[in-house]
Amino acid sequence: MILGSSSPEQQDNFVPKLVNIQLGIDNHIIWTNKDSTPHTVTPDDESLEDSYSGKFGSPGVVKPGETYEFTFTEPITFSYHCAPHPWMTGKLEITEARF
Ligand SMILES: [Cu+2]
Repeated sequence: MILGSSSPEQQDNFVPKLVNIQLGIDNHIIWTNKDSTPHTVTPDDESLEDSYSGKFGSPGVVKPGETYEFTFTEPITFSYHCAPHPWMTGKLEITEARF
C-alpha cells in the first residue's frame, strides 16, 4: 500500500494492482504498508482459504510500516480490498508453475 492510499482520489493504492505468481517459485506474498494510515488486506470472498496456510486476509489492520504475508499453495484467482477504504482493490492470480 503506497503513501496516500487512503485517499479515494488517488488511483494507486495496492501496488502492483495485479500480481501474477507461480506456485513453487514465488508463492509467498508480502504486503507492506508504506502509507501513514492503517489498511487491511481483505478478500472480496471472506471465506477464501488455502488448504495449507488457512484463511486468507489480515487478521486486523496492517499499521504503517507493518506487513501482512501469506503463502499460497493452490492455484486461485481472486480480488481483495481494504475494509476501511473499499476503493483500494487488488487482484491475485496464482497459477501452477510452468517449467
Ligand atoms: Cu485502507
